[in-house]
Order: sequence, then structure tokens, then C-alpha cells
Amino acid sequence: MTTPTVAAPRTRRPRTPDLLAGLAGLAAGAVTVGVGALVAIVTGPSTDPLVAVGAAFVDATPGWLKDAAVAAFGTADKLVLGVGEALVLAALAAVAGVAARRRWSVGAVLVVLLGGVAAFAASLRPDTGALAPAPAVVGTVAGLWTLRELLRRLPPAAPPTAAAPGPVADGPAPPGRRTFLRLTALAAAVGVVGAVVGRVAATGARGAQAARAALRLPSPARPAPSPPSGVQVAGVGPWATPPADFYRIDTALVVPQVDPATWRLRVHGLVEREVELTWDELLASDLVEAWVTLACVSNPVGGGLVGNQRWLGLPVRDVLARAVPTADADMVLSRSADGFTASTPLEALTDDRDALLAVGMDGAPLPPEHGFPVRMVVPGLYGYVSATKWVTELEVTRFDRVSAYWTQRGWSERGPVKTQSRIEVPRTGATVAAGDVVVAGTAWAQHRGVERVQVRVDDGAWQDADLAADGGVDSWRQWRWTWPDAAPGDHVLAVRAWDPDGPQTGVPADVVPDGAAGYDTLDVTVT
Ligand SMILES: Nc1nc2c(c(=O)[nH]1)N[C@H]1C(S)=C(S)[C@@H](COP(=O)(O)O)O[C@H]1N2
Ligand SMILES: [Mo]
Repeated sequence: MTTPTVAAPRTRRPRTPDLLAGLAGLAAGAVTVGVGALVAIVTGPSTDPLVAVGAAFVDATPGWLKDAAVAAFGTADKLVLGVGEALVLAALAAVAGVAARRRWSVGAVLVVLLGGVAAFAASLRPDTGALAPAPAVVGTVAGLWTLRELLRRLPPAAPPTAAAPGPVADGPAPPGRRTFLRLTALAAAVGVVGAVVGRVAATGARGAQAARAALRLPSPARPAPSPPSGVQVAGVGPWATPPADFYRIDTALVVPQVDPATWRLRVHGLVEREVELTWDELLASDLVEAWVTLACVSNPVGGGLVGNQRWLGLPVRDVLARAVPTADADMVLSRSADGFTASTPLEALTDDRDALLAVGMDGAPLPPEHGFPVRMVVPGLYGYVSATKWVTELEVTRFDRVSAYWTQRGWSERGPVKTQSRIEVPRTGATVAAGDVVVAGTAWAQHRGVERVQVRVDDGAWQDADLAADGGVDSWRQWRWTWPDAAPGDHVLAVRAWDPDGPQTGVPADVVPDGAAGYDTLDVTVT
């Protein structure tokens, strides 16, 4: 049975009720999110429905997409994810409102499904307990109730007439409609305030933060040598990266809050005896300090996902020596409070390099986003296979038994840092005056050492640059070269660094699966 439409006059169907129902859906969605965030103050930041769904999305993201996100948005990738998630949720909430107006059960099922996804995502987080689904469940109930109450107050549609189609266009809104809009705005406001208060309370001045503020780190048994004068070349970025400018890369949508008072490091697996280390025991041990340059495997040639700092911590080999790895072990899988894992060759943690369970950065406790209270730092390896932040567990194991977070997503299981160099002076696209031109930058070959840096102009021969003072084999090294008699015109400069094995490769490689390669180049105009 079909309705004959051919002969029907062109009357417009009243759209307004759908629009208003969509608004009601949006407001109810805001209430769901806000109430969820408030409940998450009690149950923990990673149980917040938005955070939990975002985290599940991050974990399900294939390596190439993560790589593309970091390439496109750098360290703003989390913000972009949050905004995208909010837009998708808003659209679904509006659809649920419209559906519920026509058939309550359809709208309600959609809302419950969304809530169910969030509850499930929260229960999957490794750092949440039995109450993990609570914020999503309570938020969903509050959202459903809001939607129902708002839809009950939906003003009746103005009857369409053929002569003047559509509802009242101008003049004051009828009282029913005004009340509805006010209530909808109120619900939306409650939701937004709840979300903001919840988020601030969950990540703000809580246990870990307060503990950090009250902390004083012990002095190292072996302090780092102060860097020799002359490590810094004028115009090049700071040799010691200020913590506030230090790149941040991790999968955590909210910074894990780990209270040192309850922190434990569990060392287990292929060991003769399991070891459990408390914060007090860690601080009472002989701590050492070392300058180490940390680099991200996602750093493109010439990029900024690399930084150098002075770390304070306990050598990992001291902890492993207490546990005594068995002869068949070849890897340590470190695990963080929020479930991230990294696979580090056992050898890199037991040889004489300064592989640390770090508690300090730049003479202060680790900033929360850089792993407070304890993280790993291993010279010579990319962060994704070594630098676990908020670390709570070391499982001594074998590469052929388990694989770590990024290895499961297509990245190499081992990640030695590739020798690299970049040009920082002059800036990209710069115009310089003909004559002698200073070219300068940074090079790194952690734990092997930069032995030489060379610069090439166009297709000319490689020229040796001057190396700045050496701050240690695990730190990057700055360099400077004077380009004699630069001639007017457009030129391309390239740089390459040498480690003890020879020059870095000039063959370009993508960041996947084990780090970018190729020469950093600079287009410059000489006038
Ligand atoms: N818990 C945790 N630790 C982590 C990561 C992570 O996602 N979670 N990312 C690693 C990666 S890929 C890098 S490059 C370094 C970055 O450390 P930073 O943010 O202190 O610079 O942390 C490593 N440690
Ligand atoms: Mo990384």
C-alpha cells in the first residue's frame, strides 16, 4: 500500500519539530558526557566515557594512521582526536533525538548502544577497576531521562497550510517553544559544566600532583658532568631542551595519575627471583645522573621529535641484577600504568650504558606528562622500544614470546636510533646575503657518538663542518660550517653526520617501520 503523492499539493512538511528534537538530542548528549565526567572524578580519569572511547580508538588505530596523525598534527594529535570525537558524538546525539521523537524505542536503543560502547571501552582500559563502566552507565541513564523530559515538552508543530507553508517565521516564539528552548539550553549547560568540572578535577590537583609538588629528590651518587662550555652554537636550538619544550608523544589521552606512595615496580618473568621495588626503596638506592638525547621513531628527517636532557635515576641493570635474568632471556617488556608496553633488548639494559629508571628531569621530579613518578630512558634506542613512562612492570622475557604495543601495530620489534643530522641555520626558505654564510645545526648518534658532520652545496663535494664541544656520547652534538663566498642564486644545502661506522645513509626512508632516513636539505636564496 502506497500513498498516492502525485496529486498532493506541494505543502511543506513542518521541519521544526525535527530540528527541536535534534537540539534535545544534543542537550541530552551533553548531559550524558557531563554526568559521565563527574562520575569519573570518583572512578578515575580513564573511565570518563569520552576518554575511554578515544583511548580504544587510539589502540585500534593502525600504525600508518598514527604515523599520518603525528605527521599532520604533531603533538596536537590528541586535540584533533578529541574534537573529531566530539563532532561525531554530537551528530549521533542529534540523530538519536530525531529518532526518539518519531519512535521513542528507536532513539533510546541508539543512546543505550552508544553508552554501551563507552562502558565497554572503559572496562577494557588496563588501569581501571570493576567500576569502570559506571560513568558511561550513569551518564546514559541521565541522558535518556533528559531526552525523554525534553521531548515531552516539545511544542506541537504549527499546522502547515498551502498558502503560508511552514511554522511561524517571525514574531516572538510561542510560550511552549520558549520553555522548551530554555530547558534544552539548561540541560546543555549542565552537561558542559559537568564535563569541564569533571575533567579539571580528574586531571588537576589530585594525589599524584600534590605528591609531586611536595617532593625533593635525593642528590645523585654520581652526578652528571656539567656540559663543557661550547656545546651551544649561536642560533641553533638549545643543547639542553627545556622540559616545557620537550616533545611529548604517547597514547595517553589523559595523563596517568600515579601516586608515588602506592607505586611499585614489579620485576618478574624469566628471573631467578621476583623483585618488587617501592618508591622509597628506589630513592634510597644509589642514583646516577646522565645526559641522554631521546628521539621518537616518528620524527621525520629534519623534525623536532627529539630532545636532550639530564635524567636522574637508578640504572636498570641494578634492578635486573637483583632479579637475575635466566640465560634464555633476551628482552625486557616494560609496562606502564596505562597498559603501554615496550620491548627492549636485555643487553641494552645490562651493558654499561646509562639505561635508567628515571625519577628526575632537569633537576626536578619528572613532569606528569613525561612519566611521573618513574619512566625508563635508554640511550641509543627510540622511545617506543625503551622509554616507557609511568612504568610499573618489567617482564623479563624473549622476543619470540611476546611483542610490544607498537610492534603489534606494524613497527619494528627493535628500534636502534638512526644516525641523523639537521640544518637549523639559516631557516627554511631564508634569503641570505652573498658572501660568507653561517650554516649550523644538530646531529645525533646516541651511544655511538657523532664523529663528523659534513655539508654539501648543490652537487658540490661534502665539506667538513666544525663540531661544537662534546657533551657525551649519548647526547646530540651541534655543528657549524661557514659557506665561503656563497654566490647569488637558489641553492640546496644538505647535511650528513658520521658515526664510528661511517656516514649516515642518504637513501630516504619513511618513519615506518624503524625510523626516517635520508639527508636533511635546505632551500636557500642568496642575493
Ligand atoms: N606509557 C607510555 N610511555 C611511552 C609512550 C606511550 O605511549 N606510553 N610513548 C613512547 C614514545 S613513542 C616516545 S618517543 C617517548 C616520548 O617521551 P616524551 O613524551 O617524554 O618525550 O615515550 C615513550 N614512552
Ligand atoms: Mo615515539
